[in-house]
Amino acid sequence: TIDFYYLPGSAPCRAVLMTAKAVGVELNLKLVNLLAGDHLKPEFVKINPQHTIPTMVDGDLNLWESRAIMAYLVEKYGKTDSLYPKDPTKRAVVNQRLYFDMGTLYDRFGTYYYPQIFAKAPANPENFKKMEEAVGFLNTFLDGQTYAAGESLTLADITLVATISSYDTAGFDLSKYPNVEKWYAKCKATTPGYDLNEAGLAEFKKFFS
Ligand code: GSH
Repeated sequence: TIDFYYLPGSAPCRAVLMTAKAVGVELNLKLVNLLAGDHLKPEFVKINPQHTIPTMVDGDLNLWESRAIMAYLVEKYGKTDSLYPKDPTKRAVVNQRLYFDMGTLYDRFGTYYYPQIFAKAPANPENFKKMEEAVGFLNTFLDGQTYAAGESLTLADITLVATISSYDTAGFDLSKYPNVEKWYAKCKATTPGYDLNEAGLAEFKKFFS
């Protein structure tokens, strides 16, 4: 069994849940309540000294960082490589999107919203502009494409849709980004386990009301 430490509302956890569905692998779900400080308990820090979720334990392997977990699940359990192509050129584009999601798109989302939610800080308009710029970059990447890294669904789409649906849930207006809106609708309709993302978003939304 693969133990999966998570919280349904967390964006990186939602991305892994969808990936597991897409790969067809079962996860043994273990809830980690961040608000109760479950992640700081010694038994969890022993598994992941960085105390972040998602965290996965598969045999001797303890793994965290959602995108690393996603890649592992496809490489270890995927029947095909379509979600994470072995071809170096194709994989390079998927990787670019994965890093863009972590370092830019999701990062800027957190930089703008999380101080407001968790520290009751005022909104910073500069950080809002940075978020708009990041969604604009995604809009450009998607020009003339069905999916984020080519013509079929990959891990790039799964991680990016976990992020974009978080923007959407936070009330960020996506209507100025037509390529993003079109791709988002496509992902909602075609990503395996998208219902799990929706269920998590319902939890996530509570922070924004
Ligand atoms: N880059 C990481 C990933 O994609 O897995 C981010 C993980 C992360 O920061 N998770 C948050 C967390 O565990 C919840 S969404 N926070 C608790 C902590 O850092 O102590």
